[in-house]
Amino acid sequence: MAEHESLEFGKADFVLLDNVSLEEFLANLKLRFEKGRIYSYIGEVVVSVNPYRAMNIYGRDTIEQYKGRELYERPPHLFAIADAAYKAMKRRNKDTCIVISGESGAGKTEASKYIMQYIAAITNPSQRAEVERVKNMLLKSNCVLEAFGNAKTNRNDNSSRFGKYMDINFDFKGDPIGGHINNYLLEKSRVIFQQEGERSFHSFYQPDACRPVADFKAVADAMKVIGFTTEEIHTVYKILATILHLGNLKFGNDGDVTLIENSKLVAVLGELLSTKEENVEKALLYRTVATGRDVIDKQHTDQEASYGRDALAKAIYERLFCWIVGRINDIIEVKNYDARIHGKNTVIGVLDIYGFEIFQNNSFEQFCINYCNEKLQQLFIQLVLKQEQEEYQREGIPWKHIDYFNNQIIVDLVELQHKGIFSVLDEACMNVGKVTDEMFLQALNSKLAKHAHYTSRKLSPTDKSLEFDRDFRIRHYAGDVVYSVLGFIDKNKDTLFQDFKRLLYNSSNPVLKAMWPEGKLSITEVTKRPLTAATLFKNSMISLVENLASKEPYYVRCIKPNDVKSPLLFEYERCKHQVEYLGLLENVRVRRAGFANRQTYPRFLQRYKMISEFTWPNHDLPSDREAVKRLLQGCGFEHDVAYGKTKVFIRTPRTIFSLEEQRAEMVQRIVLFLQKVWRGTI
Ligand code: AD9
Ligand code: MG
Repeated sequence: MAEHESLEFGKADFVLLDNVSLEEFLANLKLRFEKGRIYSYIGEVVVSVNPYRAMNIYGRDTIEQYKGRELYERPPHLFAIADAAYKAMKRRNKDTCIVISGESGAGKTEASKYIMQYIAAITNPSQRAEVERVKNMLLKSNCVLEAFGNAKTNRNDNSSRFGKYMDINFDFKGDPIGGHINNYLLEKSRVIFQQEGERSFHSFYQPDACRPVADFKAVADAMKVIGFTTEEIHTVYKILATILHLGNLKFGNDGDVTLIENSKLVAVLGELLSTKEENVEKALLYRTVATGRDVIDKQHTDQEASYGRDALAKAIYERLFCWIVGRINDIIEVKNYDARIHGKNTVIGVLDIYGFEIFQNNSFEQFCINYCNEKLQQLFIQLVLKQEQEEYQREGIPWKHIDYFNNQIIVDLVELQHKGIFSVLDEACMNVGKVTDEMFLQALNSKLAKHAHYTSRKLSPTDKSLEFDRDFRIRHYAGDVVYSVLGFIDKNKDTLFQDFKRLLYNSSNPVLKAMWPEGKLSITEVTKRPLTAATLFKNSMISLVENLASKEPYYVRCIKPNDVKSPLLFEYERCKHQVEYLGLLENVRVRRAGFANRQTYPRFLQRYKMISEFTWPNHDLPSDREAVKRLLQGCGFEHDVAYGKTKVFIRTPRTIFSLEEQRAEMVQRIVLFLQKVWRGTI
């Protein structure tokens, strides 16, 4: 018996559960986890439970087992979904994407890396040098981006602090010829502040003090391989050092004069930034303002100077990160591809973002991260249900609607024009007068007082979870999160004094200078008010979702089994909560009410015609549809199928397994027969 049918390991596909209840779902998930079966299916969706231990299931031999196979032929695995996405791309010329979701620490980033490794391993059989180069770049880029964009948090030692969407481009042969990375809002505040128990980005730590992922030597080597020049890598070191030194810079005052207390550092900064010491000092202590036609230098208070210093540290790091992504993109982008000669260039996109998170203190960054997860949940709901519904309609098959929680209401709460939280925040930031975080909170309270998913201390004074006046709470699809409003206005405005931009633009280090093109503007040149952080993020999320929706999606839903990174613990309540909010049960119901498998009539015949005398080697029935009907009747599967206009729909995977087994048996018999003919024994 094939493993995916053996009861010892539970049901490989949740669609096969006897009863679709939360209890049965969890019992099956737990059993599989305990037996080391970390992957399962809901139809074509992979459910993955983080094993928190090294698994021997990603090697070359496993890759070979999945290569070119159909999903249901082998036990559930990420490789199967990667192969399905790859096949759809190659055989049907479709752009596909793999969307990996789940909360912080659930295993998304690891999954995305295994998927990329799989794709790299199964492509380029002819070992073309250019393709090998591209594959190597794509894989190496992960290591670099993780060093700069990941950090230890209280949820995950290697937590992604940015969102990443990577397109891999393929030529007509199905070999990777390039790629492109989109990165989303880096949590740059981590550079200057970390919650207790957390750390800054891996890149700031020396190899001996940290996990291997952040071994900077390895990172520098990877950068070299990707094609960063020595000068560029040195500049990266210098920028990291600059940020560390900025962190030690203190301001004080002497009467009316603001001073830098440890002024020796200024010389060091000047050297690192390849600019004059006095220019650094001036940018740290003064702001140039234009009043009418006059330009004056206005001295910062020590508070303003500290604010400026922190903003500078954050901005330099963010710029560095975006510059690294940009350089990688320059190197891996598809070059010299002419679709007229080579055919359509198709794409597989892999999305790995920061997962839903709840910390002791949640601020603007968590708000954005959790909004991003709401958007992806919404996409899942729409695509998984929409696609099913549309297909049944198109094929003329009756379909019963399944109820589910639609989180659109929370997405709207955040992003709706004029009414949503981002709009209220932007409005507060546009205000010319001084607007405080508390005033923003008041505006939220008055606009959203009746919203079922919003409340605050003011609106619910007796609620114990809202400890402080500055707190508000969102009922997210994945749970309640209390946010502190402190810092929202500032982080949204994201101001960096123009003086710093000019300082860096005027650096004699060309790499650094190139990162700050807008420093070119002189003070009197009118600059447009930049878009706020929230608006930029919202726009990038909307276009991300549009992009994903335009492709054929494949899903990986990751579950975190416990909060202590244990390979042994399946914390029932934690898992139950995730199964609930991910909508997995509804997913099973939709899948069961529907059909696990569907294939066009010709394709079905191509694969299974040898198992029926009516269709082997050819049929004489009036249509392929009739032939498939006859074949399935003959096998006794009539009750488990429906006949659409162009496709046959098979309700349970068991039928498919059985067809596969019969096929394998027939193939075997045919081979034996042919061997006998060949040897002349017949
Ligand atoms: V976050 O939203 O970026 O904070 P992720 O990306 O979902 O989160 P990640 O992939 O980083 O989680 O996994 C967290 C840790 O779990 C890893 O560092 C591994 O130690 C562990 N893990 C996850 N998946 C696997 C796996 N397939 N095999 C072994 C794993 N360990
Ligand atoms: Mg991650």
